Amino acid sequence: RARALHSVGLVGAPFSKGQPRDGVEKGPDLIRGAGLVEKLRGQGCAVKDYGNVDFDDVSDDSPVGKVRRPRTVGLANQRLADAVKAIKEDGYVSVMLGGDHSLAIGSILGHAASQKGLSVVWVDAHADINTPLTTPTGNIHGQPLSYLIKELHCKIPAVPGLSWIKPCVSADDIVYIGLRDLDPGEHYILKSLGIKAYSMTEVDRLGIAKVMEETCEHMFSRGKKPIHLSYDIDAIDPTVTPATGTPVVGGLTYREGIYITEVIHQTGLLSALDMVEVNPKRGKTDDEIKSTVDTAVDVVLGCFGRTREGSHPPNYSVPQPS
Ligand code: 4U7
Ligand code: MN
Ligand code: MN
Ligand code: MN
Repeated sequence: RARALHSVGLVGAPFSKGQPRDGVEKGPDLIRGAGLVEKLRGQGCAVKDYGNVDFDDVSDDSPVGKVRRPRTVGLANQRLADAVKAIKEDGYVSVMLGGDHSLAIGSILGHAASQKGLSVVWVDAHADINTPLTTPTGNIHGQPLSYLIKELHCKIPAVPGLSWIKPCVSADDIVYIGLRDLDPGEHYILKSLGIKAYSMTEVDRLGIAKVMEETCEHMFSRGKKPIHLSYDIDAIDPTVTPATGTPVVGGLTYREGIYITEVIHQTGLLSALDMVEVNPKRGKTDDEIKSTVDTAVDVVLGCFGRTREGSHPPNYSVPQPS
């Protein structure tokens, strides 16, 4: 091919301190090990692998109020934001492999630093919008959006390690898909800010095709902005992707999960992707781990033009018998 269909800048973020279960830091190398780079190249993408971000532990990172490991998570996200910003400035679509979902803080901040406005599509069983004061667990992977949303800034107390975060997205620029496990504070925030959300109830009522049509309509109604797709593997049903820290029954089917990526690809606006919360230590068997990792790979491939109908090179011709 003369010109690559997509330029992908891959960065691994082997980080788990946004939640208490270890194993999720193995996500990036496992997803690479399943052939992600080769498969992306095989479908015509130019891929640069930026390697894994180096994260330092902050000693003496005691909880602040309920928030756990704020300094460690804050520092990790500063590092990641720099990495994603550099990938965007090099002209690539950024693909961040997590790691836990607290990493969306750095990924979205780094992305926003290089673009003037973003739409965020958040595919997840959870809303990840608890503030330091509403969080039932203190785990920052359940809080990233609260730090990033302009309209919530007045509700965020100063937390050591996290106070550098400048909110960069408006409530209007977010669409959720796949929700089915929200805390009361999160539900209140979604309703009071009028955030567009397609829970599993809407997926059942409308079907995924209509959900994606409306998602695009909502995003495009305020102009066509670059899309940040933050994809938590727990959005998909745990029968398909069991190896994750906080599985919730009743999730997206494999097909619904992939359909989302096909529509996002078709917009031509995908500018950054997070693939997070793959945790091999939460799989009970090798098959459970494989199914989870393979699905994560397929999500990324779908974002960069893999079609289930098949494809062929532009110059293809059926061989003639001689
Ligand atoms: B994930 C939770 F309380 N809401 O805040 C919380 F139920 O990134 C779960 O979506 C968060 O996997 C899940 O800790 C975070 C809990
Ligand atoms: Mn989740
Ligand atoms: Mn999440
Ligand atoms: Mn394409």
